[in-house]
Amino acid sequence: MKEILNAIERAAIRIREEIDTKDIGYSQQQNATGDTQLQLDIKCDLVCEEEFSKAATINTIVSEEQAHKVVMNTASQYFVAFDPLDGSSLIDVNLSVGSIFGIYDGSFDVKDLVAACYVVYGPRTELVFAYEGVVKFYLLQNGEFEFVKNITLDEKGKLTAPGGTQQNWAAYHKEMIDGLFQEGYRLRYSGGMVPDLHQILLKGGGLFSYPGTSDKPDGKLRMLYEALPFAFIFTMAGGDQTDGKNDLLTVDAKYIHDTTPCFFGSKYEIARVKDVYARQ
Ligand code: P6P
Repeated sequence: MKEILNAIERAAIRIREEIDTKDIGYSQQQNATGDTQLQLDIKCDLVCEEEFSKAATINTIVSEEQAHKVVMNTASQYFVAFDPLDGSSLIDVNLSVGSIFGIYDGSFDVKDLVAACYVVYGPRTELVFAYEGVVKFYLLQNGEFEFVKNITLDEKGKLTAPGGTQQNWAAYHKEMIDGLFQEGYRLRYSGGMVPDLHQILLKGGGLFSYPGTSDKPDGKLRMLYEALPFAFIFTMAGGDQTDGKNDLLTVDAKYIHDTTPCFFGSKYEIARVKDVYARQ
């Protein structure tokens, strides 16, 4: 596992450099879920693949930016799914973006998810790695990711990050989100999954929600390399998560780019989501 974390760290340092120095423009290509790719999306995907190719323990990789899985070594143990540059469209307005990684042992079945990691590229570059019961927070300083602290979530938070187009929310979902505001929750939503979830993790908790909507009934966020890694991290940090009806860590993706409705947060807020959705 250490060599995979090392590969992620090397890729993150190179991606930071790409973000800081390369101009951004759209390519003529689209990814498997129809997003028009920035040149930067393609470059950061190549960076991740190059660094993962140096890790002998990686069997296969799945990237948001590639339609099909890439087999590296059929005799190896780990399967890595990743989004190399999530929220890349925010770069041209100078907002934080991130990379997300799910590390699976033996297959991409959710039961085999054994570690998860994300990197936030903002005023600072920070990395969070969840493995063997602990969520560790690192800060990039002088070319090294230095351990800062372990992350644990409070039982109840005060932030809400409500994703999705409000006009397409179900009435019961809108009533639930409005209820949090009436309880004094503060809105924290940038449109970047990684910084929005990082803020909730580091500021003691709350709720990030990206529900099924009338235009996207299966949600927008991808299972293998967005929803499941964060479900793993929030659960390991003492929080909780759901797709509205199920524990996300019990549902397998049928297709490598499948999406799911997803809710991540402190136990209090997720209990509220489960209660509201169970009554529909
Ligand atoms: P919306 C970025 O494009 C992304 O995939 C996630 O990072 C983010 O949480 C979500 O989409 C934002 O989607 O529909 O709220 O703009």
